[in-house]
Amino acid sequence: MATRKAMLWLAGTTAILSLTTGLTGASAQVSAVTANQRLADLSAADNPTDGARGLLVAVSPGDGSTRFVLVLTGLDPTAAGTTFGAHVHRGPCVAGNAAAAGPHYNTGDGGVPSPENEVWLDFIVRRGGVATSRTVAPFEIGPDRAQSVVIHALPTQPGTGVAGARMACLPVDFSLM
Ligand SMILES: [Cu+2]
Repeated sequence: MATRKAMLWLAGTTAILSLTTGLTGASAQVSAVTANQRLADLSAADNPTDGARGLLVAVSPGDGSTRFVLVLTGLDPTAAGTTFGAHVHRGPCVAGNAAAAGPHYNTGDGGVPSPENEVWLDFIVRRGGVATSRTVAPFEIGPDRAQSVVIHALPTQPGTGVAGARMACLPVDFSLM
């Protein structure tokens, strides 16, 4: 466990550095949030996220965009090579209540769901049960409009955003951004 925590700390520090390097604009209003904890279990069925931890770093450098890095550890190593969907959702993580996480965060631009108006963080499980994912969203998340990252059983379908059953959930206090 200590090794895992150290690994997450290192990953988080690296992520923050990589996200903030080059942000030299003197007038930029940088805002950021991090989350780092055991995932809430949304599914009664055994799945590769059971017992896993998640780290999310989100940084808005002040140019209207937001950069996200997701790191997962403790995934089932036998799932290596599998892609799972992950998105920022509006609702909170409530263990055993997948519906509580609500819909995807969406900018409400009227377009079909895509990485242009939602935060998609699909990842591939790597050897050893770790995974990383990153994306740059062309928007900032408004206050009190998102509370979680939900991990789904399937990859995200382009055009619909559908990604199968909700397996696990990382609480993120986006109100801090
Ligand atoms: Cu989702």
